Amino acid sequence: MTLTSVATSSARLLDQFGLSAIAQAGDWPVRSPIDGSLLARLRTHTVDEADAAIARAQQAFAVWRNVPAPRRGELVRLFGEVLREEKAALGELVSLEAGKIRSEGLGEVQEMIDICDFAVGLSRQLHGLTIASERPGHRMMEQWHPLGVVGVISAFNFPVAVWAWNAALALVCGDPVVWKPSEKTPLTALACQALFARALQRFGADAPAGLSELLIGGASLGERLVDDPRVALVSATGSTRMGRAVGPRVAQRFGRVLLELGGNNAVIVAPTADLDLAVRGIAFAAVGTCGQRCTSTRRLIVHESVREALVARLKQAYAGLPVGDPLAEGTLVGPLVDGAAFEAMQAALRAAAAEGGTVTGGERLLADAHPDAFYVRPALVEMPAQTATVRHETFAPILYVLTYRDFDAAIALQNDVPQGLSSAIFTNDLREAEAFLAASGSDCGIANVNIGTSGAEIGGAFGGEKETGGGRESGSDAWKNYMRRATNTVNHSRSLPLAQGVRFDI
Ligand code: UN1
Repeated sequence: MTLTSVATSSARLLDQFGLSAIAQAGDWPVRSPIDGSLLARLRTHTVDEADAAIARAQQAFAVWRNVPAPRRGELVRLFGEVLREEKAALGELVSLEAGKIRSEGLGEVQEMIDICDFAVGLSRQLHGLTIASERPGHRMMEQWHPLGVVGVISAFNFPVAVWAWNAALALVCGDPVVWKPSEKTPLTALACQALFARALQRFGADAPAGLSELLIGGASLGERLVDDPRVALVSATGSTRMGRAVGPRVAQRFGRVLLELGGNNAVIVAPTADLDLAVRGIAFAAVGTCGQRCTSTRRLIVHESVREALVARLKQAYAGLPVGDPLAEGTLVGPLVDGAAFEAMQAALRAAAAEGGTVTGGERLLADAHPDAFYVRPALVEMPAQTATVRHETFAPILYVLTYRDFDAAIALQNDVPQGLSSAIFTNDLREAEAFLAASGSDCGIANVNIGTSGAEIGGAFGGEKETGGGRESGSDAWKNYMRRATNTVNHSRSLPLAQGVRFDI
């Protein structure tokens, strides 16, 4: 895509989302990873404005928590409807701002639609348990109540879906949302706000102002969310370094956190694996989104008997990968997000080589056509061992190849990293598959058999262990993060028996 067409497309989309004036309102530059061109200059919010946004959300909470949950679900249903109408435009804006290929930009919006559908159903299922009381004539139950303002801090790589996972659940649970998107992707966030405003209009008068607030700017705004006691839950997606700062600060004020941090996801390929499936599964997960998903496959742990065949096929696939303009037909790998990401990738490749790794690929591409964009050939690095560099998450398309002989050693290697997000095994051996999923198998929050590590559906809980942060978002019962539980005991008898048989007669 030429510089002019990025400019033309972004001008058209910004106009479509009603953002043309906002896009010229300040001096905060927003660039496209496609060619490095300037998409907008935004005005950033001040800390005082962040404060006011939190105050509006807090006021909205007082009203929204009393709106019946199925009615709250109606707002999310309408938002899903707007997203369906604008899927193509929002998906394209994701591509322009984050550099994703068209199908992945659209897929991300689909993920938003899916979580809206899920949340709408959930709005009639926010139920607690009835629990047997030990006391006669008593009933014990639990209720789930709205929690409060939810602060969302999101990353560039899923600039809209991760907010939607949080926002759709928070809103049906009765919680307003204050969102601090990545500094690299504010335009898609502004577009989401514009679409949400459309849903609010259709919804009618019982939605308070302040249900969805947006903070555009740098780290100081995120810090405001982290430190403000009015923000009941901080849901943060990003690096382990960021999470290490956020977690203790929120804990200090006894706030709740939901952390989605780094991954260092491995695929084990066993002797019985279907190699056709494995090659496709590994390639999508390792090079898709240019290796910039938290679920991207970063390590391949392959049995020595199939190593040669698999690595040869992967090398062949890598050599033919269409890298380039993410909006062009046929492209599978778009650009890295920026020059810093490219430098980090090159530094990791140099370090891996110094540790005895053999690097194939990894070089910069299209630098002449796009000197301000960072396209790379994804890299395969055959490693002698799981070195320090392999154990570190580099947010780029690097796949480290390790070899194993015994199944237990493969599991040990898979688990021997600080992160614990996603994992997979390709095998047709039932015992191996089950052992991988068992308590002594993969230690990750996501463990798959015969599919790759990325591309999870919204219906399951998403998140991971260890340095990944322990949070769970999206499906299953992740909604409980956004509510507070009250245990209620009701006495409908005419006496007052005490629990545990305690006597206290006055
Ligand atoms: C992320 O990279 O932050 O499972 C989220 C996946 C996507 C979500 C990734 N559904 O790859």
